[in-house]
Amino acid sequence: MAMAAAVLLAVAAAVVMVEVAAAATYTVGAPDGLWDMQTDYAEWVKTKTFHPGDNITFTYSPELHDVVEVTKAGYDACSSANNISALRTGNDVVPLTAAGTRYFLCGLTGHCGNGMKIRVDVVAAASSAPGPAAGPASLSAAVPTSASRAAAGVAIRVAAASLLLHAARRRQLAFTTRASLVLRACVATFGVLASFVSAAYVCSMYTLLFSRMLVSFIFSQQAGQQRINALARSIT
Ligand SMILES: [Cu+2]
Repeated sequence: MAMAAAVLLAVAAAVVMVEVAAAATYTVGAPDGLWDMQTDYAEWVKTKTFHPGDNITFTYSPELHDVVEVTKAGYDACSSANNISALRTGNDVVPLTAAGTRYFLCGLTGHCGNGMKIRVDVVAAASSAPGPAAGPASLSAAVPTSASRAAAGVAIRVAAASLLLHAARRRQLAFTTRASLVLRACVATFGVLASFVSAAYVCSMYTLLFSRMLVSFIFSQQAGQQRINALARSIT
C-alpha cells in the first residue's frame, strides 16, 4: 500500500511537472513591478524563456494604462496606429500560441517613450537557447517536438489515471470488506447487549411485580389479622 502510494505520488509529480512545462503564466513586470512605467522590461524578459503554450498577463490600472500589441515597426516607433490588438481590462491574459516575437506597448501618450514597451521572444520548447531568431525553420522544427511532448504527456496522464483507478478500486474493496466486518461486529455486539438489557429489564420487572405482590399479600394478611383481632375483641 505504501509502495503504491509512493508510485502514485511520483506519477502525480510527473504530471504536474509536465503541466508546468506545458504552460507557464508570467505576469509582466512581476515580482518587482507590474505593467507600469517603473519596470525595465528589457531586464525582465532576460530572466524568462517563453515557449508556445505559455501565457503572459498584463496587470495594471485600466485608468492609467492599456496594452496594445503592435508590429516591430510600431514597437520601434512607439506607434499604436497600426496595432494588432488592443486590451484594456487591467488584467489581460495573452496566450503565446506559437514561436516568434511579439511586441506590446502602452498606447497612452508618452508611456511607450518612457519605457512601457516589451518585446517577447517565444521559442520552441526543445531549444534551450533563447534568441530572437525564431524564424520559420525553428517553427517547423518545433512541431514534432511539441507533438512528442504532448504524446508523452497524454501517456503519463493515462498511466496515472489507470493507476489511480486501480488503487481506488483496491481501496474501495478494502473499505467495503472492513465496513462490512465493522457492521457485523456492531450488529453482534448490539445483539448481545440488547439481549442482556432485555433480560435484565424482564428480570427487574418480574422482581418488582413479585415484590409488590409479596408486599400487598403481607399487608392484606396483616389487615385481615387485624380485622379478625378487632372482631374477636368486639365479640368477647
Ligand atoms: Cu501606460
